[in-house]
Amino acid sequence: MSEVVKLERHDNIAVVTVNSPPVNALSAAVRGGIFECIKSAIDDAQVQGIVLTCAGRTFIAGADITEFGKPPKPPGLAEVLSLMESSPKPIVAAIHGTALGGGLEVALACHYRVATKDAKLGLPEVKLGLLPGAGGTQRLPRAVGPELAVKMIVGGDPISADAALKAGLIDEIVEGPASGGEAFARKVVAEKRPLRKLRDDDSKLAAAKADRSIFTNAVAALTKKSRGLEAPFAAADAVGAAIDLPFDEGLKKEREGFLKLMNGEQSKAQRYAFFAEREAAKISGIPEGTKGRNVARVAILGAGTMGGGIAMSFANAGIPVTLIETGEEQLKRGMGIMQKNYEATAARGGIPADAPAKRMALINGVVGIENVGDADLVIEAVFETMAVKKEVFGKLDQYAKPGAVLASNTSYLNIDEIAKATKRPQDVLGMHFFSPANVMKLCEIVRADKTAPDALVTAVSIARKIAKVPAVVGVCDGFVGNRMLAQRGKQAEKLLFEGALPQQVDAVVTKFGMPMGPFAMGDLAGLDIGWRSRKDRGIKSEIADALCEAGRFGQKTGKGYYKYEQGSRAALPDPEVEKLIDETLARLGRKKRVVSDDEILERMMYPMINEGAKILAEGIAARPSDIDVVWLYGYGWPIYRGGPMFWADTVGLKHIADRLAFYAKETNDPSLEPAPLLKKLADEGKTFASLAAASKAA
Ligand code: 3H9
Repeated sequence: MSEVVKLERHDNIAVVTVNSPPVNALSAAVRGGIFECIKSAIDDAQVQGIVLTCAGRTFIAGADITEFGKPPKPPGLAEVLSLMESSPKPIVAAIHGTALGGGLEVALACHYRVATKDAKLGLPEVKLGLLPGAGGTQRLPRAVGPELAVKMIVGGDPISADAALKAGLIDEIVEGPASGGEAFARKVVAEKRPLRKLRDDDSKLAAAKADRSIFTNAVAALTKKSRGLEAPFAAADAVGAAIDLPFDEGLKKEREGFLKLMNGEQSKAQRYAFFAEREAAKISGIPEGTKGRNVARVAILGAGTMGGGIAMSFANAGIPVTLIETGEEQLKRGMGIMQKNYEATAARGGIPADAPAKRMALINGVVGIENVGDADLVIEAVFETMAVKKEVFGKLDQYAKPGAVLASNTSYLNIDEIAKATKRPQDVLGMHFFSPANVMKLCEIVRADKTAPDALVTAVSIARKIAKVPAVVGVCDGFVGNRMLAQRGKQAEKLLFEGALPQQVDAVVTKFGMPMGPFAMGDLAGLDIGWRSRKDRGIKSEIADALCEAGRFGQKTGKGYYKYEQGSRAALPDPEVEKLIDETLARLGRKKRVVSDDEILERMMYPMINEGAKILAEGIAARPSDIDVVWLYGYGWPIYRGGPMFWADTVGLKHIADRLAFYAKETNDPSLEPAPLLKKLADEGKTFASLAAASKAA
């Protein structure tokens, strides 16, 4: 018998149990084990019904992604599913946890499906740049109809057991998977129910066959936000094949689409991102087995945009929050904004109708920092100056309970310095959320000089608990994300002095796949902030200063690098800005030249990668993939390009180093000289990925 799949017989029912932690993924051993056990059960004359179930935390969560891109090992999943579907004895899939991807496809090849109430069922392949490759695009539309199928396959989000029951994806909700599955199988055998094969049942396709707009409208709505991605469109085509073609031909079409995507660059990048995200949660350089501290209640200082967003993130995960302000008025305003925010989401159908009240009930708004006493984690989101932060941390030292983790949400200040304001620097770290904090997934966890390992583990695990993606970074100006962004900003500004326009620069950046270019982003954030800070520091930035002097502070004043029509966020190029730039250049005696889009792209991206190399060399990020995680989840880096460091490897480090050296000379900018680490890797013909592999081997 297989090590990871076992077969037991209980009277006339065979129970096949997959036990391959952590998530029962369909490795070659699991596929082989299922094949052998099902075959034995079919061959056993005593057996009249078969249950397929899983041990551990979940039903099969999909194909084993680590096997993709390697030579295939038999048996293929299609072969296993064909044996199951054509079994002369009924097979019942008994689901708990998450039946995802290949896991749900296994269940779809069974004749019946039952699931526990908390189970989730889905085909998330599209999130890995793939489409379901083992019949999912053909069987799911036959099980639930093409409209829901396309939603699940192109959208990639799972549905609950209740929704699955309603849609006909499962037959019953059971208490325990194994016992419930077995009881159901006995019923099927006793009642001599038919062998239901989805491949032979076209009844739910009839409506879409008659009127294909049911399907095309659903696809159009779902692919609206899929700019640049290949998989959602290929997945929709495969579902279309289920409507248009006989089952076996549809299956063939699906297979072709799957293989094309699997061997393509986008899925490679997306699979990399999947593992990068999980790797980032593993903290390097702390004693193995370090346990986090218990966090039952969180206190957040500041009910402004950041503090409110952070509070919502905790409430969304069911964690009680004390939200603290300095005055009643600010508190009332902050609470009101959160309430409105929740109500708007509920009105859109994003959360259940009773969720706003439930979540707001978890947020206790109070005035006065002395109320932090019962919190296990305190996050300050107050005004961003060192003096204010130090004052707040000094008070926290006085009021927070011993052992509470004290986090600053600063986006660039020195946490070592902040920690000095307390007598417990071991409890102090950074938790840098990104705006809007209830939406953006990234949380940079800043490890200060004296941060204790268990405080760090606490921050990483609580971030995961509230559905954020944590990345541990070291102390430096702007940490990983903003430090790299600053390099891009510097070049963006310089490009204006050389003859490029804001809209040209932004168009190149958005065409690459970023959600926004640097100038539209500046308008969104508000140009006056940088202007004030430059004035404080006695620094000049002629074009940006001229804009602000003309009252153009960005979106909030309807004018910035762009103009905005009343109530609209659409950035419209403004001839006045062009004039203002021309005048500034003339005043400074600068000559304009034609700047190509290729140059813009290189000067937007390569300096960031150069900074990334410095960040790695300084140990501010432990792995190149951590930098990628920061950019993927904090700045909207297109997932199909894997992250800046992954992308740099695909471009070639030698090319990047050469171009940086060229621009350093050409634009007389020593900051563009290739960083020593980049230069070394380029000279050795290596990649950033080789660093990760080397550190794993060490
Ligand atoms: C597919 O099925 C294609 C088919 O249609 C066609 C085939 C022909 N493979 O996320 P966690 C690891 S495509 C290998 O931290 P959670 C993961 O790396 C697949 N490894 O736990 C981690 O390892 P480590 C479609 C996997 O409880 C550990 O398991 N399926 C896989 O927060 C724990 O993971 C999917 O896309 C895998 N498939 O969440 C589902 N899955 O501990 C992908 C996980 O060493 N998986 N690992 O870091 C998930 O969404 C989540 O892992 C899951 C559990 C919800 C299951």
